[in-house]
Amino acid sequence: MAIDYSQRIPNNVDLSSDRRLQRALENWQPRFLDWWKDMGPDGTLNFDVYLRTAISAEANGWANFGYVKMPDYRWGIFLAAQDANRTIAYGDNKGKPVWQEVPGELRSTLRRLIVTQGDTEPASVEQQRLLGKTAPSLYDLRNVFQINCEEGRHLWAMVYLLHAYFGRDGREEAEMLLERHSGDPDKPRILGAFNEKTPDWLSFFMFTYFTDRDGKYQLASLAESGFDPLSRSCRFMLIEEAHHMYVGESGVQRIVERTCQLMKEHKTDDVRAFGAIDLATIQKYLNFHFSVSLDLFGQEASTNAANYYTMGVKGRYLETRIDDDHVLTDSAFEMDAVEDGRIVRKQVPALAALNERLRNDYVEDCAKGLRLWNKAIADAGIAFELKLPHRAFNRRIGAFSELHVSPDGKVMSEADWKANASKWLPTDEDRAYVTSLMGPAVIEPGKFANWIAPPSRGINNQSTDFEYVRFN
Ligand code: BYC
Repeated sequence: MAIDYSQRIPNNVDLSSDRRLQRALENWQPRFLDWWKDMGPDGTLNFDVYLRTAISAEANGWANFGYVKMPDYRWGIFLAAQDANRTIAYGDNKGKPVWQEVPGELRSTLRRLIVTQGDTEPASVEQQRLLGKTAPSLYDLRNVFQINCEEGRHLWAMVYLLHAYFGRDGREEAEMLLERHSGDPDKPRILGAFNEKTPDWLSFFMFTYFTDRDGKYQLASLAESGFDPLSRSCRFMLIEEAHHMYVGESGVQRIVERTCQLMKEHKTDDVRAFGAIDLATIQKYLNFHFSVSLDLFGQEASTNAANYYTMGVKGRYLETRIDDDHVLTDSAFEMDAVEDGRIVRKQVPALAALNERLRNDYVEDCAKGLRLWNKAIADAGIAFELKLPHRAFNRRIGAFSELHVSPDGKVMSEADWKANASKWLPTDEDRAYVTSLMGPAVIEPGKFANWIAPPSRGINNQSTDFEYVRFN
């Protein structure tokens, strides 16, 4: 169904045919806008930003580019097209038609997953609230605003499901999504990584590379849901998500390129003297964001995950392309586990290991960006390799959280780990240095801060010196 932009809330779900739902969402809309004004990108209400807006929910031809003031962005409800023949692909309900309504016994489980997903979206906008003040270019400024607007829309996607399918509980949860705030000691966001700060652009690029990529894998698993409206919402969100990860991947790449250029030019590793970010510091930020994002996949052995799968609520990554029985009651899975304070390889029941399996898919995907970044380093003739730390490094969730493990996977005492932590994770001094590079936003078209290379191409075939943001 085409997106109807004539409505107060743009949508492709025929919202006007359900007056009650429409009114409830129209009541939520001003509260969302108040939240955006209070917690969204600071001091930007009047900027004209060259943004893409979805005009169709088809995979191709959905983006329309033009200048928009962010509070006027057409946040709405867009679901991917319905497949009338879709059946549940796994678990006890395998082969049955997908659900268009929430089965009573799955109500609290589904609500919980939708709330957890929905909570991350506004959280990331809150985390990125101040980045515009220090943007390294107009191009980058536009990108963070685009991401913020789309995360706002992803919140709309989950709020629609809560309002449309979960009655009063759903409406209350939708209110709470605007009341919890990232890092708020009294009402924090639900998942750990979304209470961390994103105070500088190196953190932002690492976040969009590593944490948005968790979003890709969680959304892909929820896109397999037997609850069809959730599946269709996530399928459309995934299309938007790709650009966010591209911003992260290319952002880190451009920082690495600039660093390497200065290393060669001045024949030194210590590019701090020349106002850039040394490779060792980049590695530390990478270690932090990767390990924090690994936690987002939950416990390695999870009965929650087994239940989601068995009930048909949350599948595996690309479930239908996997060649097995899609029930998994008799299958095993090999993974790292902790036994007597050591990391050992273990066979476990496949159903209990679904979080870890998804984490494996994620880790494999993360490695691809590192190959690109390392190629840039090698092309500059520099002997240095960025590495993903061991998955047991710096964990707060799951079995490894009880161990102290180095980035190369060595289990050590807490005292030894702490004595070395400053080599592995950003120190206060590293963070202060990176923050010190974040000068006032660079707002002259085509100009870039000293610590980052220009991108190889602009947005929507525009040049890199295009006026991506106009200040009023
Ligand atoms: N922090 O059995 P377990 C995105 C809790 S990112 C705090 O392993 P489960 C985005 C857990 O809730 C994608 N608590 O749980 C990216 C459970 O609590 P209870 C977000 C945690 O359910 C960038 C207990 O520990 N989407 O979209 O198998 C920008 C036992 O754990 C954490 C989703 O996450 C944590 N890290 O797995 C914008 C999808 N991890 O029951 C957006 C929806 C676990 O004991 N969520 N716990 O009270 C899920 O699928 C699952 O909730 C999780 C956890 C995978 C997160």
